[in-house]
Amino acid sequence: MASKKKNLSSFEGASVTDAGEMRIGIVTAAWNKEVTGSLLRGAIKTLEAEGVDRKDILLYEVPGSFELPQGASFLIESLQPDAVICLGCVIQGETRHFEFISHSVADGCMNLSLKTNIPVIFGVLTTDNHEQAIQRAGGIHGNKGDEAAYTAIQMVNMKRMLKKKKGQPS
Ligand code: RBF
Repeated sequence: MASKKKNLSSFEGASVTDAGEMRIGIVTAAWNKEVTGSLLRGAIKTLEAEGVDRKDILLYEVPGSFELPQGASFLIESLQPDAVICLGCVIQGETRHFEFISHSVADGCMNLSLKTNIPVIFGVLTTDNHEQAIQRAGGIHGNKGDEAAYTAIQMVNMKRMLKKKKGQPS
C-alpha cells in the first residue's frame, strides 16, 4: 500500500527544478485503456505544472505493456528525449501471463535505461484487480502517472547536476 511518504504525487520535498528545458517521451499501453488513460492525463498534467512545454511532451502508444520497452527504445533512438515514461496496467488474471509480462516490462525498462543512460521510468501498475488499478490512477491511492512524471524530472535533474559538477574543479 502506498504510504503518504512514498506517494510522490503528494511529495512536496522533491527538489524539482528547470523542467522548462526538458523533452520527455511518454509511451502508453492501450491495454486497460480506462486506467492507462488516467495515468497519462496525470503525467501530462504534472509535467506541464512543473514547466515542461506541451510541445516537448512526446506521446506514443503501444498495444500492451509487453511492448513498452521496445516502444521506449524506438523513441529514444529516433527523438533522443531526456527521459521516457512508460505507462501501463497489468491485472492479475487466471494465467501466469501476469508475471511474465510484469517482469519483462520491469527488466526491459531497467535494461534500456542502463544501456542508454536515459531515464526510463516504470509507470506500470501491477494489481490483483481492476478496482485496485482505478484507485492508483487518480483514486484514493493518488495517480501513479503523476509520480512517474516527477520521477522523470528528478532523474533528468540529477543527471544534469552531475554533468555540471563534472566540469567543475573539486
Ligand atoms: N497487456 C497489458 O498491458 N495488461 C494486461 O493485463 C495484459 N494481459 C494480457 C493477458 C494475456 C493472456 C495476453 C496474451 C496478453 C496480455 N496483455 C496485457 C498484452 C501484452 O502486453 C502484449 O501486448 C501481447 O502479449 C502482445 O505481445
